[in-house]
Amino acid sequence: MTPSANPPSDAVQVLGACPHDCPDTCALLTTVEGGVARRVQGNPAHRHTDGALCTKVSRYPERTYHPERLLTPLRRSGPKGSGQFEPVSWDEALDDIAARLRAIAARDPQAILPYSYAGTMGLVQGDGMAARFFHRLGASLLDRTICASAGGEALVQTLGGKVGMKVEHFAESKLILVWGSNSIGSNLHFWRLAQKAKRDGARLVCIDPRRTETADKCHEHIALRPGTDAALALALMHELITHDWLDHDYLERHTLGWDALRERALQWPPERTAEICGVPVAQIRQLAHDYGTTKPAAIRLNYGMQRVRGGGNAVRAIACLPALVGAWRHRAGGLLLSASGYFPAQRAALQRPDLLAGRTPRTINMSTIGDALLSEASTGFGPKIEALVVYNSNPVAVAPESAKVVQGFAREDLFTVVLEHFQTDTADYADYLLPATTQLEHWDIHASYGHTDVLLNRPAIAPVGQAKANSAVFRALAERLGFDEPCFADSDEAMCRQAFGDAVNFDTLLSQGFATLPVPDAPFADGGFPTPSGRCEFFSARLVAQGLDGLPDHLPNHEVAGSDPRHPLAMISPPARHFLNSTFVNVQSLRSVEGEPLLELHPDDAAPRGIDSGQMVRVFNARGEYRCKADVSTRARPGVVNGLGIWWRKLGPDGTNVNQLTSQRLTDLGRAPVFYDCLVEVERA
Ligand SMILES: Nc1nc2c(c(=O)[nH]1)N[C@H]1C(S)=C(S)[C@@H](COP(=O)(O)OP(=O)(O)OC[C@H]3O[C@@H](n4cnc5c(=O)[nH]c(N)nc54)[C@H](O)[C@@H]3O)O[C@H]1N2
Ligand SMILES: Nc1nc2c(c(=O)[nH]1)N[C@H]1C(S)=C(S)[C@@H](COP(=O)(O)OP(=O)(O)OC[C@H]3O[C@@H](n4cnc5c(=O)[nH]c(N)nc54)[C@H](O)[C@@H]3O)O[C@H]1N2
Ligand SMILES: [Mo]
Repeated sequence: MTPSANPPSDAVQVLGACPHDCPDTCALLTTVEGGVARRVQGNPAHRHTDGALCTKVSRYPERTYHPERLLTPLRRSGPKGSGQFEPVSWDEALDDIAARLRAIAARDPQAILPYSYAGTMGLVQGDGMAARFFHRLGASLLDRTICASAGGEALVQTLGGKVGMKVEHFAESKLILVWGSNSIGSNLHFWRLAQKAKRDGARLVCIDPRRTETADKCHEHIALRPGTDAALALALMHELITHDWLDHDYLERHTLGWDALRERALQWPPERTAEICGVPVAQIRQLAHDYGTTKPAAIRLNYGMQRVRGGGNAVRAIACLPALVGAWRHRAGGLLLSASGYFPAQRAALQRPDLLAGRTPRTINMSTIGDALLSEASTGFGPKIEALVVYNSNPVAVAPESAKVVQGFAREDLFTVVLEHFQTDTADYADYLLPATTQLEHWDIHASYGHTDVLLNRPAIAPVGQAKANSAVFRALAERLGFDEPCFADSDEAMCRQAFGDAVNFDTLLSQGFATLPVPDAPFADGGFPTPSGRCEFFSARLVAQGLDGLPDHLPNHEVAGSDPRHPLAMISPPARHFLNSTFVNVQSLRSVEGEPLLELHPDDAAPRGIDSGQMVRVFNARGEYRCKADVSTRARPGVVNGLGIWWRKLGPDGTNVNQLTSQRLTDLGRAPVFYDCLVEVERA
């Protein structure tokens, strides 16, 4: 391996992978001295990481050795939700948890629900051993919708999968639309490529309701209203058609449903769209001109714009654009939302759905966990949820409509186990709180959604305190429940080998930490989309079969601005740069940079409410209220307030966060939450 700095002479460097839910999936080099991780750096030998990490992850040692790290298993000693615990041994904790789960499973295993998301994106510590355990048990299945399923479903329907441009080729684009992405904050390594393109003469356009630090550095910022992206995409099509900036040959040979889409788009002149999006007509015309006449043109879409009612349709509409102008012909043209569909992950080998042995448990949507926990047994719903096992997630902080989530977690008759690094908002409600290892302490293997390399993570240090890997906890529970299938004895390293089978050379992963997948440079230059028709499907027969519109359309938000005079402002709650969802909020050096929970609002909205920067405000709607400090700023557009997330509730001035205001309604496709489709009112507190 190539050491990047000069480690002290007795130090070793261990190859790893950043575990976070971020498109960059960086290759890590951890310097270990005397068994202690001194430093975490980006691996310079990995071209996507290029030796650079974001500020958050460079603080990994601070987080790992944090004085509040959970070090022993804990059992609740105070009232539910009080966060009062007493230490117990692993044997006591695991024996009792196994007994409680066994008793519930004897009545109906579906009364047990695993709840997890992407605290680690690792395939082994994510849904490896845990999935085997819950499949064998016959527990309820979890619909993992909280982040990306609206956009993901839209890509599947349009392009055939979570596939698109290879990120490295953005460096050669001449026009880049940074669409619904604050790349500097949440996709830093892409931004470095966009900067390279900019230096070589590319034009950068940011499409985002908020004037982000990324918008500041683009040539143009289109500050549309949240949830109006499909209208913008349809107007761009309208202009491409009326000016004949179309690639007729590409349309003819590689798309499906062009006549129908053409007819739909012609209903969207820029004047109509300008009204809906709240942006000038001239800006829409200019964007269409640039997109229709600049080659190669590339779109970096991110998930920020699909957290509204019409999020799936919006991604469908945008994903059609490259085919209209034939952008896919060039490797630096096309679109990237997610590359995860390129990875040949052997999920069945890892997760073993065959252990269900013919049972078909119900599926619970994680995005409506509040309602699910408050549901009584019924024929439609099935048994009441009696036990919840949470790992890799902090639902009390991150799930929508927190009041209901909290009420559900506070149920006296709910048995809750939480595997965590820290005593998060969710951990406060645990009956058993189990200390988990961090990425520096366990094996794992990673796909990426922003590039096309597989990464291996080797443990750099021994577990801190008595922490155990998620895999070890589920292995131990399986043993106690008498699950004797050989797969429960697989080691983490063996599971890393199973994750990609023969599709990736494991020796390469062991020696350099990463392996590049053989993805063609311009994957759809000659069509060949992984859809049923092999074409880019403007029209989707599969959606029609589900009773949905076969063509993309603009679907207004559930909560359209202007529809509710008591709550006239739209609120979005995108990520804060120095946090990763609710992770890192308790790392002091990063919290000091973010300061405190803020609500950005435009001077035109602040003035009539008598609000100045630094004042406490009450942000409210019918679902609840949340207090934080006002930041009167043109980072917010008129009519839209930005509540940067995701703070721990217990660190907020009144013990809540923005999700006190968000709703449990779902998107048009993918059953996903609508965090950015939310009306509020703001007043001085
Ligand atoms: N630093 C940091 N990085 C992160 C995360 C984090 O919390 N912090 N989160 C990670 C996760 S879980 C994910 S899923 C990824 C992607 O996470 P995303 O949610 O895509 O995050 P952003 O890149 O911040 O993009 C969101 C942007 O979309 C904008 N936006 C909101 N509503 C709309 C809309 O209706 N239309 C348009 N066009 N834009 C809109 C927001 O203002 C914001 O700037 O990022 C990951 N990276
Ligand atoms: N209002 C609003 N809400 C949002 C969003 C938003 O933009 N606005 N974004 C949404 C999105 S995109 C997402 S992806 C979700 C994210 O929601 P979550 O996936 O819940 O993400 P985090 O809040 O980062 O919580 C992950 C937790 O996993 C823990 N963890 C990390 N590694 C391990 C491990 O190896 N073992 C165990 N046992 N635990 C581990 C961390 O300590 C952390 O507390 O939030 C969603 N919520
Ligand atoms: Mo996410």
